[in-house]
Amino acid sequence: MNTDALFQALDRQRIETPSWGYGNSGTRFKTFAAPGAARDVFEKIEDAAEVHRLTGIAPSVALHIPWDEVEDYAELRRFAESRGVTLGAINPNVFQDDPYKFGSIANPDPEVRERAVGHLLECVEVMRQTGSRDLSLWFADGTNYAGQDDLRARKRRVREALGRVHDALPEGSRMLVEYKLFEPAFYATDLFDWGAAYAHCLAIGEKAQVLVDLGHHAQSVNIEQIVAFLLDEGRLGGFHFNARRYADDDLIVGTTNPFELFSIYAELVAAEGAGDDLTRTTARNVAYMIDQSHNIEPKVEAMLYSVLNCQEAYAKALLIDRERLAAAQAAGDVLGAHRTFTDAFRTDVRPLLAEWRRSHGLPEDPIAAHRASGYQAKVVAERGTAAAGGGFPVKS
Ligand code: LRH
Ligand code: MN
Ligand code: MN
Repeated sequence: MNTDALFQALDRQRIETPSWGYGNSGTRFKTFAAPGAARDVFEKIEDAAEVHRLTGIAPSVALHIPWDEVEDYAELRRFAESRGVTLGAINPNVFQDDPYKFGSIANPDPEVRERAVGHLLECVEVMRQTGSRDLSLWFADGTNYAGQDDLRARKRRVREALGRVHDALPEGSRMLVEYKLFEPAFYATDLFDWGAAYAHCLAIGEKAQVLVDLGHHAQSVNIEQIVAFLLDEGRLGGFHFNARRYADDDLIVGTTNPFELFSIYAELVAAEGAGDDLTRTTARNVAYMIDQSHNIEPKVEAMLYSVLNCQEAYAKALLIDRERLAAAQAAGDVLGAHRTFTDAFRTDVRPLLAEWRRSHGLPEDPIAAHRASGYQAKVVAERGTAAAGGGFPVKS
């Protein structure tokens, strides 16, 4: 790929940052108070705007309702736009209220299911006001003990609720169905893997797509293969990027898993240029989102790292010599193909990205620019240090 084509591809890259990555968050053991951490949705949006100002590729911020609940979402939208960002995916929350002890949409009690669906439908209304394209759905539903509930009945309840929400979605919008192997349920999770999410999406309609969160698989699962499969089926809707070593650790993407992130982007780059329309359109509409919980990191700098790690992975994936790769694959040249693939991974793209930034009037090193900018000192002075755990959610 020549530099022009490479730069044009880099111009199109987008990463959405999550509002919840800017506030104080913790583990179930402790939430440490970070000086200057955003205290409300307005401050979260200001932090997201700062990340976009420095990187140029993070123009939207995902909301979690009710963590980011406001009276007037149209006003919130205007506030975001005045800061140079837009409101992205809406994430309903049907896991933190007491009635959800035995689940939300899979709960055996029809009243609780109705409450959950009611909240999901409210969030569809929020989308209309925020101008969001995607409703991003994750359910904590599951059971802790064998025999606790009827697994097939739970599956049917999930199907029914998802179908109702699907049918309420405005034209042009989508629902992204996220799966997770375990946690908080430890015996059975209702949406436990990509296959379960995919089966529901297929059954309920065209607006339903699968969301892949990198932290939601068993160890050693080949996520890039799931990505390739879903792209080819036209059902990959988006990502929640993060890194982990053990379970759903929600660390900065690309730290423990740079090769995984590169291999995922390699699939996406291939699909963006695919001959078949469905795969190409699906790839071009993927929502790239970060889903992290920064417990000990300074929030804005952590998010800058995350966005830049995605940019590096994408740039490297763009460098794969596709012709050489295809020839080696066709010739059965196992290591020739592997070497072509990993040559791109081993390339240091930092000078190239510095040049891309220069050409866009962006700081060559956004992290150094952030450190030199005084932003962190300014927010510490303005916001202070919220009391540990002070009103912020502990993420599961
Ligand atoms: C669940 C999850 C899901 C939630 C987010 C806060 O582990 O990944 O996406 O909405 O964390
Ligand atoms: Mn997630
Ligand atoms: Mn998660």
